[in-house]
Amino acid sequence: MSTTLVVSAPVADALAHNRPVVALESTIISHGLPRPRNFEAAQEFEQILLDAGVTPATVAVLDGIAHVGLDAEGVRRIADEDMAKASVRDLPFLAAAAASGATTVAATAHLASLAGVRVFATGGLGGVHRGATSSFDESADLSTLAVTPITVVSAGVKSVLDIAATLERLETLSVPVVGYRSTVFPSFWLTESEFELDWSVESASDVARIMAAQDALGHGQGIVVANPIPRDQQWDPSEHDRVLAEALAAADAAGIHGKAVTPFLLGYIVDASGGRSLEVNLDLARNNVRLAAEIATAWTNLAG
Ligand code: PSU
Ligand code: MN
Repeated sequence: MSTTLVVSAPVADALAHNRPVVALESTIISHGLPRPRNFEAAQEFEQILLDAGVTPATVAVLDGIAHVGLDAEGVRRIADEDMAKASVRDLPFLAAAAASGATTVAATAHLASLAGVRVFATGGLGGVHRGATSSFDESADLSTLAVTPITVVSAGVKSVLDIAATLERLETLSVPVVGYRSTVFPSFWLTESEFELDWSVESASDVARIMAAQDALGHGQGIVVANPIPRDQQWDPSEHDRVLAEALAAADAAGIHGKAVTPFLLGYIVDASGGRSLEVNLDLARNNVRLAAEIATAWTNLAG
């Protein structure tokens, strides 16, 4: 492989010996969580995986090199530096300019998959934005998962997005969506959205079997595993509705658009919720990392 893409020694070793690996994104660290909690979270997600016997592969572009698996200094850099938010199309620019960027779900999935990683944990997926019928603002997370064979564990998409349209687009793109122990698609901070799912599974090994079947039958899409936050950990739904309406109005008033929308809304919501949304965000991300560890382990057991 070229020096543009570097797979860390622990990740390469784990992959070569069929030991479980889980990819982690860096935009959630650089743009999705406030400092200094973002650094603690990045370390904690890696530690959850290590404790489960799984090798963490945090993905980021540092000085033009796309890394699958960061060392401690790399993790510190994504948390501390003001880095560009990098989706797939930004990767060649960062490489050519020897610049750094924190990878979105799309860019993380792409790079991790190039390295041979099959399971990825994040907080929430990007999706179709509200008002997309006129703005065309749809995250490249969706189109990337249509062509990238990686299983992404998330708590669904944030209610700042158009959840119904996001699910429709995933259907059009032939990306399977499966609820983990739930038949209802979650809405990130809340256990449920109003949308039902066609498929649900009860165990990590169920997911691994679906991955194997998709390899045999599919054409290289990813799989979205929707892992709802347990009801006793969710954000209070009426508080959620109030803060959400306020955040959307603020983004509109400030004329925010394009890829700045998600970070703006997330920052606004953390502040306006007095930090409660942040605690829920961290809880659900931890849950997703734990489940991804189980799925990656089940996947290697299947192959081994
Ligand atoms: N949703 C979150 N937290 C995040 C993001 C989404 O709850 O940090 C980030 C992810 O990296 C995701 C990206 O891939 O935002 C989507 O941004 P955009 O809509 O610009 O593609
Ligand atoms: Mn966008």
